[in-house]
Amino acid sequence: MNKKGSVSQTKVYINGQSIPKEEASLSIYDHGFLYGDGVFEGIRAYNGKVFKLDEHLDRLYGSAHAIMIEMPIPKPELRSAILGLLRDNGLQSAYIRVSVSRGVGLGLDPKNIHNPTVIVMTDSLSLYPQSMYTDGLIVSTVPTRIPPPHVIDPRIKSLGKYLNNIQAKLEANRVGAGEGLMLTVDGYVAEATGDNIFLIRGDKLITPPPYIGILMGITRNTVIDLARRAGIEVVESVFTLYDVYTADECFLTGTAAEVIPVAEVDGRKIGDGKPGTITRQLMADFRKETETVGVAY
Ligand code: PXG
Repeated sequence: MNKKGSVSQTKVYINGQSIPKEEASLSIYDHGFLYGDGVFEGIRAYNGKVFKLDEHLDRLYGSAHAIMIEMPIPKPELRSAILGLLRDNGLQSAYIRVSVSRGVGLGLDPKNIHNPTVIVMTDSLSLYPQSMYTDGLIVSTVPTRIPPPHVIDPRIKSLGKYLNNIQAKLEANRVGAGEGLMLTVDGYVAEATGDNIFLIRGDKLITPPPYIGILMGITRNTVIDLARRAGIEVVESVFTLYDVYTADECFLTGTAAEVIPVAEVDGRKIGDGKPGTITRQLMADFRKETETVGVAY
């Protein structure tokens, strides 16, 4: 209900227009639908401010450029559209999903497809119950490996790549795990289905380097900055499951999950099986950061 007592409609942005979400539609020839040919971002807003909006827009435009989708609107215009939609929908906190597809056209060849579809949706998303943030997540290593960078470059947040992550999530769900941990084809620890992974060993924070085939997470980069600001040494290095099982602490980071502690991996307790001191400090620092920085709308 809005202030006048009538039911307010949730709007979405589609190709330059803001319309009620029930009225938004896509062509069945859309290349995003036909081939997963497109890119996307998941962004969060906290208390009337969008967190790391410019970083997400840079990544979106970078992903589109890498697969030769020419964005039909400049970055500042999409930025204003996102902020305008949040105002229209009256949301203080939100999950913002931006999707871009190559456009409309049948057949694999992208040569003649030059009409990208740009969609912004705002909604609410809470991924895990609060108890998992206080007790820690149960994680299981899944059989599906991440695609190596010479197959699908993980820095491109493409629609099609996520079938790999969805397959991994199905495997995690089947064993009742809160998240699935994915390895590289060589068996090194890469990332979870929608989050980056961090370990704490002694006083060091360790996370895999992007070149092994992980998404360069914006929450990951934020946590690295926060840790360095707190005087914690951060090391980007390749590691195996042995390092995870024997770590003092472990947590995951992502826009959807934020910073979430890991209590157990493949039946092995991490540390004493409870969220550790450094993890809890970084969770608090991250929460504070989301409350203080961001683009107001
Ligand atoms: N790795 C993968 C494979 C991801 O998909 C991250 C790491 C974390 O990146 P950010 O930039 O968010 O810190 C992601 C992000 C969803 C959803 O709809 C998934 C993500 C982000 C937002 C929403 O489940 N994954």
